[in-house]
Amino acid sequence: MLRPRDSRTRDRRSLNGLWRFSLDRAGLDDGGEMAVPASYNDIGADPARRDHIGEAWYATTARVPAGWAGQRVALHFESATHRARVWVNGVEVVTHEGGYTPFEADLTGVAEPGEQVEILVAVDNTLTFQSIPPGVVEMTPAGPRQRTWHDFFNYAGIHRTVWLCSTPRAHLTGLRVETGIDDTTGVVRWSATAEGADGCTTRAVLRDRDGIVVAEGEGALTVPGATFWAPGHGYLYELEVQLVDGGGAVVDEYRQSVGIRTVTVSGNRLLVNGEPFHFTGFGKHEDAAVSGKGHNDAYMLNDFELMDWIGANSLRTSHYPYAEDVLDYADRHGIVVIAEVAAVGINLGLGEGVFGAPGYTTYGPDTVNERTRDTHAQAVRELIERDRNHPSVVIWSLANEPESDSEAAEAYFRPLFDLARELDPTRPLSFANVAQATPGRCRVSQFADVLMLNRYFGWYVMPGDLAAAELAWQAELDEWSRDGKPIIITEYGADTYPGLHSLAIEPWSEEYQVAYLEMNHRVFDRTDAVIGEHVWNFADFATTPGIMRVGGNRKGVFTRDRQPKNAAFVLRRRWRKEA
Ligand code: BDP
Repeated sequence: MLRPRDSRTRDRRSLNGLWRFSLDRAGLDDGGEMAVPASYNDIGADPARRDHIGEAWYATTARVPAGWAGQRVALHFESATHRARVWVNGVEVVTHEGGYTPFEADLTGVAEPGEQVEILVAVDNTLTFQSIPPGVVEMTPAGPRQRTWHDFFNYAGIHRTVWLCSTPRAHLTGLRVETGIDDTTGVVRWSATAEGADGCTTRAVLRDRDGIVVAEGEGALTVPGATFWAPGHGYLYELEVQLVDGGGAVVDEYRQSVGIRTVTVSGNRLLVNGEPFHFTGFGKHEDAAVSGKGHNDAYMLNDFELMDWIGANSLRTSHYPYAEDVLDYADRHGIVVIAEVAAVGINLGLGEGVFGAPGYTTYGPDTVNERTRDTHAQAVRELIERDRNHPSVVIWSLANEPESDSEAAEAYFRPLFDLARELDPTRPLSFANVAQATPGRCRVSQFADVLMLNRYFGWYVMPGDLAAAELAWQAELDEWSRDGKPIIITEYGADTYPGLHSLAIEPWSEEYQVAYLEMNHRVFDRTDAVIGEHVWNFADFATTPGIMRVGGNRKGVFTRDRQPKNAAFVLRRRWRKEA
């Protein structure tokens, strides 16, 4: 599946706006409305909507342009969280599992050009042991309750753009681009798939930023004296791929931006274009007041500008694939991305009494099992298919903090790493390792090319005693260093209530967050294998309610409305190397 784009042969129309909405199908004509894209949970004052479990119903009408006669018409959702069923004119056209990757329905034969169509969508937010991320609905005397093993709020709805789009009947369906560097020459290898295209061939033209053709042909294109994509330098070429019929006529055309760069791991370094790269930045969330996880260009842009201000060169799309616009922006601006599958919380013993409850074994026939792994594998496939052509993405993260210190974990993850490696042999693989799976105990890190560690020494461990935390953290990192792999600290952070100040070493104060970060930085700077630091989190974010959280998770360096805490200025000095 290709992303909907305009070209000489393709067209698209956004269906964003206000749709009819109800938590039950029967209520769809009662006048309720919902913004698309947005999470529905925080819109309005109704707790039933915020805490809803199950399907929520959306409907709208759209006119298929008369000019699309003879074309293939499709309805494309950039995401619907966590699964969706879609009907057009009463016909079920597509179902999709997984809340953060795109899917589409072919409407040819269902929707007539020039006519209006009725679109109905049921979006289901239920998480089970067979979904990614996992969860369980527990029956309690007060009714059903959704339990999850991640702290962020389970926002749901149509979170990204919905497109009505057209392609020719004979059309391109997929495009794979891989780049290489040979001295000063760039190599762009491409291959495309097509449908309904008997007797057709494909060809491609590569243009530079000024529109000048630098290479054309099949298979591998070479660009002597190429300008490479690099961190901080988002130089993009444009590849125009054409599907051509036997008579030489162009039947379909698709454009893809291409950054020529390489990513390799050598010893304990990650190299971009052969140069060691050091990550500074954040684990983030797609999270904002009112719109929840709905994509918003203004918020996205503001977040990127703040990242630039603070000197962040990279981010992890914790804990799920972000909107494609985020990756497009990162490509254009040379921001480095660790792209993560939505597999957060495969760790049912974690946070007992905090996020979780005693009584569940992570891997087992009734919990995380082979069906879960099938869902997980599909999520890996869909992430790699969607994002493989983005130069900004340099690592695939297959999970966040799974239980990784058991034999069952090794058996669960081995095939997932094999799959990802087969789908994309060009990028390093990893996952974010949890504190309990210490060196020697973790049985999944053997599959990772880069170690990614989430650690809270001085917060969850030894809170308030930064001196002891510093020693323990250094000792653990020294042990990890013996693996000889590069290490990225993908999470370290301290909850901080903005405006709380203290001369004493007081967790939750702005001073403590600063002292905590400085302690971590001393440890990182002493450890050769550490090639990056991603603070948890860029901004405060909404969580499930609990006594561990004060109005959400407060580990943000920025508040939820993106104002800096003291820590922001400290990070800025470090990352921008300003005195
Ligand atoms: C880590 C999780 C992250 C949480 C964080 C925290 O990876 O999603 O938000 O802890 O508790 O374990 O702040």
